[in-house]
Amino acid sequence: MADMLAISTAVKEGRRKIVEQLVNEALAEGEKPEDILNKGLIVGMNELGEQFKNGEVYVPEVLVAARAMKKGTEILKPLLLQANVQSLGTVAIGTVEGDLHDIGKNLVGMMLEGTGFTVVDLGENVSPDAFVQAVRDGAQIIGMSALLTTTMPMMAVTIKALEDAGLRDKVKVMIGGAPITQEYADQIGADGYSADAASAAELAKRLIAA
Ligand code: B12
Repeated sequence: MADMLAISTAVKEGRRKIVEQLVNEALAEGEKPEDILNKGLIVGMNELGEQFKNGEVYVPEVLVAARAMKKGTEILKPLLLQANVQSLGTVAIGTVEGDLHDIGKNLVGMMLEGTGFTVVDLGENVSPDAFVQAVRDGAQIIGMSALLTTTMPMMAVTIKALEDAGLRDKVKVMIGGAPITQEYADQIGADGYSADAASAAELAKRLIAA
């Protein structure tokens, strides 16, 4: 049996090599990549998030853990992507201006690709203009991520920029990140919100069909 607790602990402790080793072992034992991600890597990062909130750990520890998490997701990524012949559509995804958190955004991008979307990753600290340009370049959906209450308002600013550019009716906007809620999505006029990467892919499918 693969040890999910050991994987989550290794992420929390920022042990990149151990994460790599344990993830490879779990795969060799036949554990599903989705389970390794959801029951191992993400659990570790969420627990560390709680400790960070309570002032038990600080930014350097979180950074080291984020790198360990990245190592794990790099191994899983090719396995989570299934070969899809025809693209379901193009999603441009990014973390909003002022915000550097990219782990959740990367997972959402990975799930979208796995579902069959073409994903344009705009990166972190993405300006409203860069989102607007992505729509001009052909994105049918934009996905915005924000992890800070101070950067959430950039989502509304970006939607306003799309309106000002006359592009709002040409694109669906979906948003997410730990502080985001459905209520907030409704308030700023986004087309959809989802709480995690798996439901984000389902949401994108609904939005493209609409
Ligand atoms: C890792 C981390 C960091 C790392 C980021 C590394 C990286 N490369 O991303 C570092 C150390 C750099 C960092 C820095 C800071 N951080 Co920080 N960080 C976190 C932490 C611990 C985990 C975030 C994470 O990766 N979670 C795991 C992923 C998988 O979850 P997720 O991001 O929520 O994503 C999921 C969903 O939300 C959803 N989703 C996400 N995006 C999208 C997008 C779409 C379109 C959809 C549909 C869904 C979706 O799907 C994802 C997968 O399931 C959180 C704590 C927490 N509980 O969130 C704090 C947290 C977000 N950070 C916080 C703070 C305060 C900071 C700093 C200001 C600290 C400082 N004093 O410098 C800086 C800000 C830097 C900046 N300008 O962005 C606070 C924010 C508080 C607030 N209310 O605003 C938090 C909540 C910690 C806390 N409780 O105090 N941080």
